[in-house]
Amino acid sequence: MTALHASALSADELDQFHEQGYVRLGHVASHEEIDALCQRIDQIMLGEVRYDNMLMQLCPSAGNPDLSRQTKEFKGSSLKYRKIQDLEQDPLFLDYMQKPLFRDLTAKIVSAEVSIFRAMFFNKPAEQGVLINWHQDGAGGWQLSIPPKVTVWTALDDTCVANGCLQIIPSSHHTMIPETGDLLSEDERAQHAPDERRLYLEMEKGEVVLLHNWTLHRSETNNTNRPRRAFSVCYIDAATRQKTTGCAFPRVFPTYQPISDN
Ligand SMILES: O=C(O)CCC(=O)C(=O)O
Repeated sequence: MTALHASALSADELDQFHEQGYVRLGHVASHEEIDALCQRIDQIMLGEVRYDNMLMQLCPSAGNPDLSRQTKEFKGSSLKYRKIQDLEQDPLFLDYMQKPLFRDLTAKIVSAEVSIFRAMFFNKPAEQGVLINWHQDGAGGWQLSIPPKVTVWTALDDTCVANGCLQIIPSSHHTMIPETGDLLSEDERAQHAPDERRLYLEMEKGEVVLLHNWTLHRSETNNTNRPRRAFSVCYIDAATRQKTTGCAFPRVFPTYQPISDN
């Protein structure tokens, strides 16, 4: 049986998060829980479990450019989805996001009252997927009143270089790099993300990495014949508002409050 992480972030892990912008947390859930998440996300992709209000985007490899837009609509039964957001609406995913370890680490890093900017499935379908180049999550692109700090990224399949594992630049989170948006320009990539600083985060199914939102990261396409699925949750201070609309976000700690109740 795999040993699971304790229900609290240690002082050393907290120091590593602040100094290097990432911490490998190992496994935080049983194989059965992870398998249940995998099964549920496949059911959502296939339309066997339906939600009316989930942002869904097919991978361009599904071959239908119209359906590769991000909109809150089911795009048909297919395992070639690229992104599915708003997963806090699903009880299994919500339960996972509200684990005591995540409560503890967000209390230490973010705030006592915590919302989520996004709870998102990231998929690189077999032999496809898209390349995501070096970026900082929410540097300039998300327009939040309080800069986001914490993303918890969970591998739902084994990840390796061949299937497009996460790549990061340790300690790149101390400054916001791009002047607009989140993606780095070619010059910024040369300066801040040289090959010798790149770390490939190969992970086992169920393994978790805690990332500072500004830690530079990227991922390549999937060149294997199996999907590379992942679940990424960005936890934010519940006082955060979208600057453009003034809207709040779904709260997850201390208790779940969907956006309409916030
Ligand atoms: O899952 C991936 O490969 C990339 C994730 C990512 O870029 C993000 O969380 O912003």
